[in-house]
Amino acid sequence: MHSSSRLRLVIILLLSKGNMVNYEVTVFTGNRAEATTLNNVFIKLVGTDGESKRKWLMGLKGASAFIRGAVSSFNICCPASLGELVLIQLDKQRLPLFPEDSWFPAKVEVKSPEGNIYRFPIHGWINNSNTHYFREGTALKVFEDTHHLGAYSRLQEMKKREQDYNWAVYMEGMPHCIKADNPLSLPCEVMFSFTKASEFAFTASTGLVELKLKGLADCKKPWTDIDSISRVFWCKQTEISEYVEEHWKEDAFFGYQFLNGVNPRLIRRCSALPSNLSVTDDMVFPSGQYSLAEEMKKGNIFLCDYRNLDGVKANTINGKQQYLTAPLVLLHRTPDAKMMPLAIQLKQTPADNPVFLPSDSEYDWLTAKIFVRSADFNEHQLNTHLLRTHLLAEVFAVSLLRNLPMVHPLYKLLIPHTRYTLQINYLARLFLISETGVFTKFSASGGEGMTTILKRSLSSMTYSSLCLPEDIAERGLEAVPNFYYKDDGLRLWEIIHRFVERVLGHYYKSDTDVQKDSELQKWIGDIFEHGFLSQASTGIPQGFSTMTELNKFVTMVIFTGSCQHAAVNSGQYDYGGWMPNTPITLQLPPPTRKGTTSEETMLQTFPDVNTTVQGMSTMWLLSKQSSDFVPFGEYPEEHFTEEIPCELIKDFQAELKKLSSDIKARNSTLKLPYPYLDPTALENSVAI
Ligand SMILES: *[C@@H]1O[C@H](CO)[C@@H](O)[C@H](O)[C@H]1NC(C)=O
Ligand SMILES: *[C@@H]1O[C@H](CO)[C@@H](O)[C@H](O)[C@H]1NC(C)=O
Ligand SMILES: *[C@@H]1O[C@H](CO)[C@@H](O)[C@H](O)[C@H]1NC(C)=O
Ligand SMILES: CC(=O)N[C@H]1CO[C@H](CO)[C@@H](O)[C@@H]1O
Ligand SMILES: [Fe+2]
Repeated sequence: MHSSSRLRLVIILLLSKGNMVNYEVTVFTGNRAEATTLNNVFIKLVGTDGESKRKWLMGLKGASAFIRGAVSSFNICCPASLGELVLIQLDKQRLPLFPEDSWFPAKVEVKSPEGNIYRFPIHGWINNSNTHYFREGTALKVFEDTHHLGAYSRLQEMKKREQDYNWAVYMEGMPHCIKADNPLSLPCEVMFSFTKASEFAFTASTGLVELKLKGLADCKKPWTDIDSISRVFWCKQTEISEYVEEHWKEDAFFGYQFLNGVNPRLIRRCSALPSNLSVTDDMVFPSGQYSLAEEMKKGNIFLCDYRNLDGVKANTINGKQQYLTAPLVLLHRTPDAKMMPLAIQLKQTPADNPVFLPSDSEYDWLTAKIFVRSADFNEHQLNTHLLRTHLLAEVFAVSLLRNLPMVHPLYKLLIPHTRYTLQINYLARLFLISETGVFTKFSASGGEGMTTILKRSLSSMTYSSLCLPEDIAERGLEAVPNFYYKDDGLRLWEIIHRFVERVLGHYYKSDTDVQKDSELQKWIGDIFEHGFLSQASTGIPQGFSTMTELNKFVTMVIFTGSCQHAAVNSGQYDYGGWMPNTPITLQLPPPTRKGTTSEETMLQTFPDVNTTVQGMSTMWLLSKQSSDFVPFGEYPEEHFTEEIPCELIKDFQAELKKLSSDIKARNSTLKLPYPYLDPTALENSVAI
């Protein structure tokens, strides 16, 4: 063909197509149960220079285009370029013969005629025929969101969220929680996947079946010999729980657990003896090798004080009064880096309250340690575990959902760290701490005691104690060796802090940006009000004025829901499966004189057979890793789509990988490994 006639043909073709441009739309349906829709799906593209018509996404695949895990592409023709894409509108309409079904789109990608790729994260259910707006992945703060439809959809999204997520008061004096009438009334976005729900029935009887202990559920007798406990315990062993059974009576192991057990929060350096604890050098250092005054000066004396439990009313179980004490434990760091208990006083006030010593009779000393371990269980479950990880994580999550839209950078950063938290807490309230819950019925502090402990715990909670570097410094523990919780935790804190600083630094260029982000200020304001009940004495910020403040707080939020929770949750069966090391309740009062104990009184002090197995099965369930576990730092939902944050996520993951291999190498040299803060073993969120 002649060149001028070819040109004429091209012009004719262009004119006849009306100068159409083409957008290639790819829709990703989530790979999870019930994600499929067989309904018709429609899309409208909205850009800075105009919008497309609402188009039916009909392609070669027909009805299978939106089945679970499907990736399907479509072409959308428009008369002219739409400019920069701002959002998409999606809706789904059922066919006459099909029922309305629910659809779980994961994301949509659009290739523009200019060759740009726009990504629209979704990860939500569409289960009605309304129009849903989804923003392009570039994160935007409220004062940058200038496109009129963008700003409109932002407001609509927040209106809907405020309806779906409401605060409720579960108990006066406790952080507020999500309002929900039953487990199914939570919005579907925050519910377990089908996989998790079917694996996880939050009832002790499930655990009893798994541990093959069902036959003991009605046995309300006390234990008669330690071998029977051992036989029951052999049903389920872990590498660490086996170690615990072998070493539970040893003083060095008793001391070790204050550093690396499930409750590493209580021990602190002691520079002056508490006035209530009358010990002398002769009592604690009978060989005259050391003096308390000198060892305190050197920073070698430590104290664990359970005063939070003082005067708490203990439970009644199987018709019998139970006992809970508020001990003081004095410890000595020896030159060979062991943490050795020196003295135990089981009550805060002196009356009828001997100071037990390692030089006492075997069972006097062992009984004192058992009372401490049981007090520790109750303090750990309610304060360390429930309040300071689960309930706080819920406050952070509800405040996020109520105040920040999907397009906000902090939403993108934090939403993966809230996965399953609302639902697991709802179930915990229902099955663990309700009137008929396992904890309420079978632990020493269940019932009225629980309320007292939780209220005291919240009223003494401080911001600095939630920030690991400050917490370790305040407790004077910087120089303590073999303190793996501290070593691994501080490295994690630094890695998270660096990541947060870089990601938020990409979006907030100055303190002014922080101050004028009204959504961000509402987020922290809600946390102060609903999480910390507006108590300024906690030190929790009521607003953010600098980037530094923001970075620290967000680091704490991520650390608390992932690392801190793993540290206090994952080892529960390891350390508590062997009941004598962690009795959930005790049934004889603490000895008021020396020389009154024996193996027999110890066995009578332990919880009954069926109380024991209820405790074991609950700890077993709470320590299990589920199959849809998302390891720390992995973000399969890709809320961030821009190049810089995606690169920062890769750097973050590389740092975590290095930490993980260091921890594994360290663990391989230890008789008793500390695996709980290995990034590959800890979960992104409070999900169990
Ligand atoms: C659709 O989602 C809403 C809100 O999450 C939920 O209340 C409703 O039960 C869902 N409907 C269906 C049919 O799944
Ligand atoms: C122990 O078994 C008795 C029945 O023998 C039952 O009434 C009681 O509730 C059980 N207690 C626990 C703690 O499971
Ligand atoms: C010591 O005893 C007093 C009451 O005698 C009590 O108020 C205080 O909390 C106790 N504990 C400590 C560690 O001082
Ligand atoms: C309990 C635990 O996770 N132990 C691991 C510690 O690290 C070594 C070396 O990687 C593993 O072999 C252990 O299983
Ligand atoms: Fe937990």
